[in-house]
Amino acid sequence: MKILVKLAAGLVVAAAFMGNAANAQTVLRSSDTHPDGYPTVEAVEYFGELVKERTAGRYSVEVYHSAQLGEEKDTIEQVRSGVIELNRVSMAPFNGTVKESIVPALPYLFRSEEHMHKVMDGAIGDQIKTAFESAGVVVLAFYDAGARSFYNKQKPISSVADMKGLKFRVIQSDIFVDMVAALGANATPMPYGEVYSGIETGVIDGAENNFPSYDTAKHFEVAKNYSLDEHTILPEVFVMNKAVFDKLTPEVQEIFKQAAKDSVAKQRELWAAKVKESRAKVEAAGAQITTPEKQGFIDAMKPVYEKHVTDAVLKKMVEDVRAVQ
Ligand code: GTR
Repeated sequence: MKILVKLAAGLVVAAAFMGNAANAQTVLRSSDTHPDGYPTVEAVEYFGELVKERTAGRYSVEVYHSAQLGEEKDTIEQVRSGVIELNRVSMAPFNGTVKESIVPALPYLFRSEEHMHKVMDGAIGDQIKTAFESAGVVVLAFYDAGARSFYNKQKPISSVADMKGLKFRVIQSDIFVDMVAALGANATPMPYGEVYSGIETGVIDGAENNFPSYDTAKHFEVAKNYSLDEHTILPEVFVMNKAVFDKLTPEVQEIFKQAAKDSVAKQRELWAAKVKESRAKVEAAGAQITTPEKQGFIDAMKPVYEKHVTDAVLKKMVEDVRAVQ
């Protein structure tokens, strides 16, 4: 109820803003699935502070964390249609809508987080940003999400063979479904908020994510075998409804872009610290971290590339990514 009232209030302000009321104070609403204090939540809040300061209070941001506005697939629809103005999500749930967003989701394409940064901060990142506009959103920033790895409640994974028959929740993207199938396991795409109970009740054996998500969503409590296979170094994306962005003056657009850029530097710092903190916390709580034989995982990914990297644009992008040193 409280949220609905808040959203209704926001709409009134947004209406004033659409009418170009120069002095109106506009509150932009942003969604995040993560809890308060998570690096992405903090980064968007920081972005909001900078925007507020640099527009002398004309624009501010309210972050609805902890999936208050819904799961990522739903909030993506909200930001595309303008029900909310901003959203911070993983790139993966965009895979079915923005073809180019597939590239960073491809397993073992990035060699390291440094490689991912170089690619996403450069021309290929710009190409991906432009592609998002066809979905009605402007990309303000790519944020770090480290590497995703599998965890499960049944057994430690030391090689691909151990994956056989296990049931994993995957993020909602066909790439992930096919990746798990290629490893001999079964994939169930489901919203993030259902994973804990899914593992607890045995609907699934586990899931895949980075340490901060494994920690803050408390999945370590129900799936203690975490295998560092690091299959995907998939960045987050912070987007804004394009129609709303286009209505800003060029000067304010610049302020938004610069504030987003500044928030990236901040998020990367927060992220690095959070990975260490979360890893230490889950280990202390009894999580068993193993490093499986990785080459087997890499070799198994061929069918994923064969199925998803089919057209000339994606083939070229994959080549370009590999060529970035
Ligand atoms: C996290 C990501 C979230 C969400 C989640 C998931 O790593 O930060 O935005 O996509 O994964 O698996 O659903």
